[in-house]
Amino acid sequence: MKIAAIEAIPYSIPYLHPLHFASGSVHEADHVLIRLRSDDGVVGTADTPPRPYTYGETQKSIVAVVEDIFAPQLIGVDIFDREKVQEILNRTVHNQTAKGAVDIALWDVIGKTLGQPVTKLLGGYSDSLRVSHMLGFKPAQELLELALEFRETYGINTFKLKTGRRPLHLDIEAARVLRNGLGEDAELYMDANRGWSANEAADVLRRTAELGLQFLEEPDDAREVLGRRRLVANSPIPIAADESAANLGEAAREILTGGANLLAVKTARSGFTEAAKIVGMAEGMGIDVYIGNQIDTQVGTAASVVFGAAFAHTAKRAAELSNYLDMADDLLAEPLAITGGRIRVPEGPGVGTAVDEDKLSLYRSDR
Ligand code: MUC
Ligand code: MG
Repeated sequence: MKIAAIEAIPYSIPYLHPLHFASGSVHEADHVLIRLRSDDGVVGTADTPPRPYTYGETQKSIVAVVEDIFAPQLIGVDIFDREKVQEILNRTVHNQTAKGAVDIALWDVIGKTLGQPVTKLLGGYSDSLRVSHMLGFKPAQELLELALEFRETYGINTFKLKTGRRPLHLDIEAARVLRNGLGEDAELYMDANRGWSANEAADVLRRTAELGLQFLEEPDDAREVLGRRRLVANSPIPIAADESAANLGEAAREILTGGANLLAVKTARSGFTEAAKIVGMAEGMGIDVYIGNQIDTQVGTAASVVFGAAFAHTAKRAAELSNYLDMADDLLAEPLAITGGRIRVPEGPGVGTAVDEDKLSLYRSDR
């Protein structure tokens, strides 16, 4: 059974509630749907979110690299030869989310061909994940109202606060209002998307010490090695690598050089094959991980759930799975549901990323 075709379909769905953060903003899901077909006619699906400010990819670059660079090399490769596929993808540097989606679509084909849920093939640890919701930049009181609404409606009680603003007191105040309004039980952490310097981040940590924050993600630019290392060594809470650990090698480097002591794992940028290697490496080194959000649609989120639920190490912490709720619509044929603060793994063979064809016709931008 061989890979017979790979299609990259650009589409666009507006956001009802745009998300703003230190490295950019999202108003529109201008993503690319990847469809990978085997010579048996089995079709696998995955979503690709271009994040130009994080990985330098755009909707056009993703379509081009998948159709012009990856597809010609992958057609004819056996669908089970995942390491051969990795070798081909990794000949091309960067293009993280394009590679991730090809890998997930391949796993979808494998699962459907074997008649097995991919979550079972990967590890089969759990049937659901606890959800963390990501809060973008807003005035502190609005953030609290939103968080309370999410707790009431979905049972979510873990929140990632987007930070990295100047002056620093904007974010410190937001964290304080959330902690006071949500109480001691809520899990809160920050993601600065490299918005601060290491010294500014240290200042924020000092001034939020009494708020019981779980960890701080990507406080500053990790390439400023000594500042970052000093911050990690002196921080009372873990410092997580997200965009500074976009692949296996970077994740290893950041942990081993003291640039981070916690890792965000994102299937959108690592696929399942590389993400599993990152998780195994982290587990062996005693480093915790959590499933991050690449500002995913429901199609992307379903893949995150399938992967995150498969391993004990990824199922431990709340996973960032709910920001598709900010979108005006979605492509997933069977919508996800968040109840009691959890999302269940989609049932059936494959990844569970089947799309609604009418919606795809409506939103695709290549016709
Ligand atoms: C996050 O965790 O940083 C924003 C930019 C990006 O690459 O991902 C999102 C969320
Ligand atoms: Mg992040």
